[in-house]
Amino acid sequence: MIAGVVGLGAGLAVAELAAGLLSGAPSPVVAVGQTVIDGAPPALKDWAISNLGTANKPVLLAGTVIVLVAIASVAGVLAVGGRRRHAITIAGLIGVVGLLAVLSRPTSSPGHVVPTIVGTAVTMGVLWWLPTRLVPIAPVEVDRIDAEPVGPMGLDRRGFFRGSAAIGVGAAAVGGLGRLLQARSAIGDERATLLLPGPGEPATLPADAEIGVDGLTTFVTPNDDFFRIDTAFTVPQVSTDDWRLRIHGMVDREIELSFADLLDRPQIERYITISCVSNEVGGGLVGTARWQGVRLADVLRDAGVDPAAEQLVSRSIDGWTCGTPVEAATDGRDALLAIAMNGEPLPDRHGYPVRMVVPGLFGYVSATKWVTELELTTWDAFDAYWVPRGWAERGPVKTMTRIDRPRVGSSHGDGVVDIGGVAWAVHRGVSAVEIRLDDGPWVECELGGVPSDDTWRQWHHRWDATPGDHVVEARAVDGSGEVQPSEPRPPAPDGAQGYHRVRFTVNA
Ligand SMILES: Nc1nc2c(c(=O)[nH]1)N[C@H]1C(S)=C(S)[C@@H](COP(=O)(O)O)O[C@H]1N2
Ligand SMILES: [Mo]
Repeated sequence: MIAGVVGLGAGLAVAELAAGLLSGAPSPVVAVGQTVIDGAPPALKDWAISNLGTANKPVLLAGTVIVLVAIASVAGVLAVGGRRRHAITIAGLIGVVGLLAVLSRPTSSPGHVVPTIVGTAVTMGVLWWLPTRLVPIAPVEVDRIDAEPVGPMGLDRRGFFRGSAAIGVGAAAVGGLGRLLQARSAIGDERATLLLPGPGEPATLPADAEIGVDGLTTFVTPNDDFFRIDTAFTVPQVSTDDWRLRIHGMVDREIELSFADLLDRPQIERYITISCVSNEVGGGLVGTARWQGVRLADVLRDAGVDPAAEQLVSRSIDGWTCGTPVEAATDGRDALLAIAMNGEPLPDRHGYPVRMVVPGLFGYVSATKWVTELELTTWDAFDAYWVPRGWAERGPVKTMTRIDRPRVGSSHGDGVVDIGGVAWAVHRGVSAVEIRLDDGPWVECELGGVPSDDTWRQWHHRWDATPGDHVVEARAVDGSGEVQPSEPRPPAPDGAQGYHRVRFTVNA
């Protein structure tokens, strides 16, 4: 087993180094992980997003490594047991899986096979060589009367362990260097030094956007705390030098924009709340940022959209696709090709250098990160990524209210208990938030200010608490006067529905 794991480790390490030296070639582990994500049954993906949240990728990585270690152990046992050919065959099969994964990436090119081939060859070499380090001990001749008794014929394992340790240490160093080189070739430096033009009219917040109650979610979500959802196993690294946006399909004239072209256009800045269709009632897959960018409608106008076009299909560098109603991009709302988030260039996790942000639609039908292509088409002509996987073609954000305090299961002293949170009905606005305690009457809450209908809203109520165990529920009324529906529904296929309920205790 040691032989197998050492062989695998050496191969993977060399593959990482090759991936680091050949910029753009993915490491085979990453390619396999990504292929697993794309090929996983939709139910498993939904489960991973709702139960593992943002941790779904490290869990997948750990899973991939465990499976590989198990297979490699089998190969090692075979190699040491005298069946080196079988062991080499297994290594070859792992290599083939890696190659298929690498080549199935939408960004693949023939040179990308190099890390996998070199890595596989190294694994095969180690599996061949390490067993030869187990040297049989020849029976000792008994030529003296006081000689030690003849030991059973065995194996001298010292050479094997020395060889394994040397290869293991070497692999750790080589693999580490490979990861370092891969990180260095990323766009971190470029992003850190990128200068963006200021927005024409800076967005401002009303003074009461923050109600000023401890424990409430802040109105603006800091970039580092912003939820991340996407199907990319490693974050795509797209340089502004290479970035292009191609607009084609049902348009009068196809256009292609460079990053410089985008910067030359008028910029606007808006606070917009975005949320994920997978968010459960009370969940954290929602956030608000100050986005700066170019109006999508302006760019589309230049291309001249055919009036018969219904669906705006956006495609990211990694091949992910998203279908947005054309009217959402052109009906006057602040649909953006965004380049900045809370005053900084987009973080790479959030779509550097350019992403879409469309107020009022769930992320999977509007918020394409690393966007490189816009295609005008019809609904019949194309199903975007999540649609064949069971999610609705259209995804307007549902009215939702989250209770952030009191915390679930918390205990409070007698007196006033602050109850509060955030509510959103993006692009319709929130006109009221109501709570009720223990199935009592609905009570209207204090609301924070908002810059527009496109953001969430803080809400708060000071409750003169009575001792005992309590349940608080909250609901919002949207800008058109529609009360948030109470009937609970799961996230699939078009977003969770129902009231967030929080149990807490007030001590006597
Ligand atoms: N390229 C790409 N963009 C994507 C996705 C994706 O998988 N790939 N996921 C979308 C989904 S489902 C959501 S909810 C939002 C989340 O945006 P965030 O990660 O910046 O919070 O990104 C959207 N944009
Ligand atoms: Mo999402």
